[in-house]
Amino acid sequence: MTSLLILNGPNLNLLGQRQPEVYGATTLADIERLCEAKAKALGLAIEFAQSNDEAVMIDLIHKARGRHDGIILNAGAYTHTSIALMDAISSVALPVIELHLSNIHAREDFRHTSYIAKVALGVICGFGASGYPMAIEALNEALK
Ligand code: CA2
Repeated sequence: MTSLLILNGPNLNLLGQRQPEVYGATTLADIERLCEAKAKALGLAIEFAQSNDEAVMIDLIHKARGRHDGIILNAGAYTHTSIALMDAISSVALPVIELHLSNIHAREDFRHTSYIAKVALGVICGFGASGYPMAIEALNEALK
């Protein structure tokens, strides 16, 4: 069975609790339920994870090799800073979809840079929580 890691980075545990005007009212637990429903409909297995720690995220990416067939990554603000996460993605050679709730290109200039995009199969941003099931569908198609 095709298996996907859905990995969320720093501060995304706060979704739905603060700044709903920017990130919406949906919680990360709601998003996990959306992902589980989409995965079930497509016959996929998923592991859903969140960490505020860059090193933990790197370890989860390393461990994905051999366990999962692809990764959906919302790296939060590490997207714009982390060469280490970019290198981790390159090292596992798994297809990665970069995902953001907000349209990072319509926001501050510092959010226009993505180290993840340089090694990602594709990028989905600006569709809020709906971006997660979109990414699951896109990665499933890419893996066929
Ligand atoms: O739009 C996205 O998904 C982001 O990855 C979210 C990150 C941001 O740094 C990226 O540029 C774009 C921030 C996540 C912070 O989430 C919060 C949720 C509620 C309250 C405060 C922060």
